[in-house]
Amino acid sequence: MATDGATTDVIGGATAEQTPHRLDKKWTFWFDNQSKPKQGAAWGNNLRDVYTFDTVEEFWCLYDHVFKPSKLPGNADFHLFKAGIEPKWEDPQCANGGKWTVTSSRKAGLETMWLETLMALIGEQFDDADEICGVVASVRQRQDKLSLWTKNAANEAAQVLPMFFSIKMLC
Ligand code: MGP
Repeated sequence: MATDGATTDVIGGATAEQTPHRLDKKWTFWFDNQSKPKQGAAWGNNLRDVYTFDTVEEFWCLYDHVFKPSKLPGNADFHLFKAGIEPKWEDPQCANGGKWTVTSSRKAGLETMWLETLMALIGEQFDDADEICGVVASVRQRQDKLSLWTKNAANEAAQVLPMFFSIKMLC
């Protein structure tokens, strides 16, 4: 263990610096619980930004302890959006966008699609990453679903990759 504030661990004889692994950008996890809607309440009344992070370590901590679809009640959503973009049509970056939705009748299906999409997003695996606003995992009575929100519905070329990504996850 170093004494100057930076911690080091000896793993199998090697020394590893314990500096957090920074992501390319900041991301925000959101939660929307529509399971007990108040009569007359506007859409988004229960939408909350929960935590903004920019390291791999924070991501895994948040994912492991909170943001697993299996922890969601029925009729609730988790969102992961780029920091600064609200998961609403009203947000200027989403206003002209579209969304790709994949449905799953198996609980495990949503769990897998959600984790793989989160890792692809924070790991900057999409060629047209700038075109993506974020992703939403929705638990519904009939069918769970995962939706990828894009910025520009008119940019057809950039819309194709997320679609192939979604199809690949289903196969
Ligand atoms: P939806 O996007 O069709 O799917 O929204 P959802 O929420 O998954 O639907 P569900 O039936 O599976 O629960 C359904 C309705 O919610 C819309 O018709 C709107 O009335 C409202 N709504 C959804 N979104 C994402 C927004 C939004 O961003 N802004 C506003 N004002 N209303 C929204």
